[in-house]
Amino acid sequence: MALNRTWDVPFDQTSVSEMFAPRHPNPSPMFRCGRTLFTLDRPLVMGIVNVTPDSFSDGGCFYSPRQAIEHGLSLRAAGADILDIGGESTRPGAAAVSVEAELDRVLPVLEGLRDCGAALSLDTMKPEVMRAALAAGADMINDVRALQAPGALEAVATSDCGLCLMHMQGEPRGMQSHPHYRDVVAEVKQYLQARVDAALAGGIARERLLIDPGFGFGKTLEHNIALFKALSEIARIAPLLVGVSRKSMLGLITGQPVEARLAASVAAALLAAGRGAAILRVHDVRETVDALKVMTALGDKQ
Ligand code: 9MG
Repeated sequence: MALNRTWDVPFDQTSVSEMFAPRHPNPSPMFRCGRTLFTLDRPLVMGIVNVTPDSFSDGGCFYSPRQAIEHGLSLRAAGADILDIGGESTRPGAAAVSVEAELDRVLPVLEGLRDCGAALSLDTMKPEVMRAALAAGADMINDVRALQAPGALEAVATSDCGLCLMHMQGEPRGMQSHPHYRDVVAEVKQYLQARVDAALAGGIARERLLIDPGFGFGKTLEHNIALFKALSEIARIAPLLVGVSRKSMLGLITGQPVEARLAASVAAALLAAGRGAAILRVHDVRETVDALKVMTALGDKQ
């Protein structure tokens, strides 16, 4: 069996370094992310810092900027490489927030975590928020609309921030009502390739770009499973960010409520890493980092 497609061989016949080897056209990819230039030779862990009253799995727990900063510091201590700070929930049915309200939530958190040692990502869809966050020192923009909002490409083009371009069908408010695809893997790949091309045409360097199939964003369980199985194929377009932590797809598979999805989340993170994910977006940083360490230490080769 050819080893240049390592994700297609059984887990125990594949070395960890082969499993973590990138499968996109750039043989030694780097990820430029503001102050940090990451070498993508191991999966990075992105810890989730919600500053919202209504995020789907830890809604309200870290709502005040002070609590969010403390939570971010604890995720950094647990091994997070990147912290993803969000001031507007993207869960299905979530209420929209104004630019002002979003900035009031996230700017103090960006400031409070600025020197914590992790790269700081801002999860936002709004160009005005992107500009203000970059001026306040954000290293990365995580945009579930893949820079499609008018002015979004321009807002990020002249900085050196990292960018995550995610696929979503529909809008957060109604995206889960009737997701429909002819061929979900082909359509998501086509969309992500088109967004990468648009970013490159807009003057953004390739090494700043990540892509993300957007698990749970306008997808049924069947769509999510098809995409998860195709991760190694999707990872050929650009370095891949995967976010499945505590999501309902894991609840549907295991029957567990959101507060009991730790094992499922860690299992899915390891599988995603094995299929070429460069960055894992997770709530449970310590457990994910430990699981990745075990995978590395007990693999065939170092
Ligand atoms: C903000 N957000 C929630 N889920 C996400 C996911 O799966 N990927 C990315 N990039 N962002 C997400």
